[in-house]
Amino acid sequence: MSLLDGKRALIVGVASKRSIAWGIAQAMRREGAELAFTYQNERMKPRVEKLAGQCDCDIVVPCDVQDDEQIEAVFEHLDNYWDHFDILIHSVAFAHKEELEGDFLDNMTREGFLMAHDISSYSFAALAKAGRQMMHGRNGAILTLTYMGSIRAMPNYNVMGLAKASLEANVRYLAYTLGPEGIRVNGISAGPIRTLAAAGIGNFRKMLDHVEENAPLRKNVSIEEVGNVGAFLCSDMAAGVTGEITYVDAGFNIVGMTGY
Ligand code: NAD
Ligand code: 0WE
Repeated sequence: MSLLDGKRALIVGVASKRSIAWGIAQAMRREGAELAFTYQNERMKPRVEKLAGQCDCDIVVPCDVQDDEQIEAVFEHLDNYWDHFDILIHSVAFAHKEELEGDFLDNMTREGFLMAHDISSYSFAALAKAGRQMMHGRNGAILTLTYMGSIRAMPNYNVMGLAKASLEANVRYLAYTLGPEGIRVNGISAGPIRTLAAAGIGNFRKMLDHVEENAPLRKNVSIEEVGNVGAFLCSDMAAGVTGEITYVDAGFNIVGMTGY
């Protein structure tokens, strides 16, 4: 008997084998879950199909989360294979690259703010809204990925910090709303990991080195470590946990000062 035997999981946010969503998918597959994947656009399609194949999965559907019709279509498509599902993983974020560097106010625009909040926070509630009927009354679990820039001011994270603060409030409001239907909603706040979303972020190496030197565990976390906590939070082992943000960051967030 494995942690997720008999569970069906929809995974939104795989772009490559380095994606955090891929770490979660692998842990869930290993624990016995049946998987389905979405991809953002035609460029991602073959990559996601190849990775899905490695988890014996042939449900792979398009979903650009900025498009209401595509969000609806995901669940219409899924309904052809599954009459219900148990787990929804949201591992999606976007802000304009120019807004993830330098002075927060100099580089902020109304359009960039709305874009970051739309893709990184609104999409979470929108997917929950569209998937709600198919998850009703089944010990369902919804999980998203966030970052400490939501609760602390950090260099360069800028508008994404605001979007993540909104996302974390979204976790609590969805937990409150969906709890009576048996659906739990949680977030994982991961430490920095070199994924496509980290590519092109200036000085990412420096940030990884800083964590390695200062986190209690003196290391960076891996997508496998995040994946295992994701599998746990979405399993019945976590049946009493909802509305929480769990840090998977080698303990970095709890440190007040180092060097003494
Ligand atoms: P990634 O690039 O592998 O994943 C980001 C995903 O967002 C991609 O699959 C991309 O296709 C998707 N996406 C962006 N815009 C989209 C849209 N309009 N429609 C549908 N999908 C869209 O990078 P990742 O690091 O695995 O990021 C996954 C999540 O983890 C993000 O929410 C990110 O903020 C969060 N996170 C990342 C780190 C890190 O250091 N890498 C740390 C903490 C939290
Ligand atoms: O949430 C993130 C990154 C999300 C992200 C990444 C990109 C890069 C490419 C959102 N939008 C884009 N847009 C792009 O064009 N992380 C937690 C990783 C991350 O990003 C940072 C970080 C960390 C950590 C940006 C600045 C400072 C720290």
